[in-house]
Amino acid sequence: MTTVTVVEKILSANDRLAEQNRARLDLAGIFGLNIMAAPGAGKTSTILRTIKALTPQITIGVVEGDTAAVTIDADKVIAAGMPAVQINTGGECHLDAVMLSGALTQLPLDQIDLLIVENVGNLICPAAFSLGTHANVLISSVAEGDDKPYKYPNIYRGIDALIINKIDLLPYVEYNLDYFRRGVELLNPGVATFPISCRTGEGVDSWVQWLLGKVGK
Ligand SMILES: Nc1nc2c(ncn2[C@@H]2O[C@H](COP(=O)(O)OP(=O)(O)OP(=O)(O)O)[C@@H](O)[C@H]2O)c(=O)[nH]1
Ligand SMILES: [Mg+2]
Repeated sequence: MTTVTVVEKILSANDRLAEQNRARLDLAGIFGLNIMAAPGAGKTSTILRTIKALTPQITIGVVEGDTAAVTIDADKVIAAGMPAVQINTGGECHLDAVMLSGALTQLPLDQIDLLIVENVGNLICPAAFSLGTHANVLISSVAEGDDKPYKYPNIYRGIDALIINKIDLLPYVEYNLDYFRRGVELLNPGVATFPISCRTGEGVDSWVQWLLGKVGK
């Protein structure tokens, strides 16, 4: 058996489980969101801002993926009043459908309207593994540089929304927003894009309105 065949089998097994996760979420009436980004782009900060904006209207369950056995991000979500489960991938650079399936059994699905999955901080691996969530969101922070769509094109192709975070830092970093957006447009024309600052709260309202439209509440 060639390596290619083995990889194809793993991916199709993952896709089958992702479909089961989706069915489980649909049955419970939950909208599932997969958030991807580089390490430190502001995934947890965006989740905390979203919780703050939507409490008490919406109950949000959060799955936190990390490559090590730390509960730093999940502890923050729990402190914000929402249920969270931490997944330790044991060094793997992405979450997969099996991991999410396990996490779903630990969340009170009957009480949740929105599931947010914080994928492992990485711009390559998470793009290849479906989880069964309904939408993929990428966060790119201006501190990472404006060339990221050109250098990591794959992750931009499969997303339903793009958050440009840390816009409060624009005066301090070399970052051409037009150049960045032109790169995104080539890969994913018309993708819903939300420039925000988790520090100041600027732009968060537009993001939350988009999300509310998806959740349907
Ligand atoms: N200036 C500024 N800093 C921010 C903003 N959003 C997040 N940060 C800071 O960026 C750092 C990383 O934020 P996190 O939310 O932990 O990022 P993350 O993507 O969850 O990181 P990992 O889970 O480690 O991959 C923290 O020090 C945040 O306070 C922002 O809008 N502006
Ligand atoms: Mg985080």
